[in-house]
Amino acid sequence: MKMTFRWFGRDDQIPLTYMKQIPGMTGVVGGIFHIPAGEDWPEADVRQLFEQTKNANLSLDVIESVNVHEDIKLGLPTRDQYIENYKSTLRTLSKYGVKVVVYNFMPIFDWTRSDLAMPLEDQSTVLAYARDQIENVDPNEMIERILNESKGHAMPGWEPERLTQIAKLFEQYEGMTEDRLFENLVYFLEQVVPVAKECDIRLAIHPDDPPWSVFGLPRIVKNEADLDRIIEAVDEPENGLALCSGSLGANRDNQLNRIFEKFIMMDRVPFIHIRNVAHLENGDFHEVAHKDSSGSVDVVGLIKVLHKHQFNGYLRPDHGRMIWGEDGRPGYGLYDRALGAVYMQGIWDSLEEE
Ligand SMILES: [Mn+2]
Repeated sequence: MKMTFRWFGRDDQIPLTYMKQIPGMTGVVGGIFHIPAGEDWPEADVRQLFEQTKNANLSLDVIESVNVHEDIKLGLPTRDQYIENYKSTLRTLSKYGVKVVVYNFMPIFDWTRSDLAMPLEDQSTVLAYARDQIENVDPNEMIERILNESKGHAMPGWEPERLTQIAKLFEQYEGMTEDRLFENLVYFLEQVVPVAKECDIRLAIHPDDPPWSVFGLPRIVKNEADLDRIIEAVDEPENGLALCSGSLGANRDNQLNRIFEKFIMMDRVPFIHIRNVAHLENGDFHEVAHKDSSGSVDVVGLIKVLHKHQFNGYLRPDHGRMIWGEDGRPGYGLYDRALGAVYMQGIWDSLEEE
């Protein structure tokens, strides 16, 4: 496995040198966050990104994410232009050696949480999801809370320019079924996968977070059956998955070890996020440290699966806690993610010894 670390480019307060200092860190997972979804990424911005990582002696093989414009998800006639832009962006990225491009297909909202800084017993803080604070409230209320709690940090997936159009977006999604959303995903994949193939890039869809319908919006990347349907629809290795133990693991019915092993054996998993979550009795969940015993995800078991199949793709520690007084982007502080990266490598190394 190749250990990587998410980097927010010019918006990131953590220097690349610090990331490089984490033992075993081979590269960063980057993106361009000031360009709205749907636009073609200018080569000058891409080149700059690469020069920065090269100077820091880190690879930039994974881009997370090239976001999919809502018109593509909605299946509007205007989608074709946005799909052309997507192809063009893939071609630009391939010039710089990008191997994996992550995206998601969640309507309107990227990930959803009720609290970005829920204190744990040890006074660290984490992202949390309380059903009654999300599933029974007006989406605008939730948006306001998230933006207030982000303390000025740009939150991936929560770009303000998108959120100002929220009422209109909800109108547009009225009557949208899972099947129609899925058809729109397939339409997108049928066009971009051949270009990805030409470019030697693997696309990797990130699961829905949380993996169930929120605010009545359809969701189609929730479980093993959904993942099966997606990879079968366009049966090419370039149509891949970004398996995320935190997103899929928020639903206790998802058998993570089985899902990971199955799709890794099919060679459809170019990229993995590992994070741990703790489930509460009432179905709520919150994030915790990566250590296996901290939560409900069998982190040791997952690394065992990766090791058993000598997983050669990219992996990154997903959200961590905020610890040691760090004032960072919620979920993306330096310290706890670094601990997670080293913890996972410790498990891997001990398996190598056996
Ligand atoms: Mn994830």
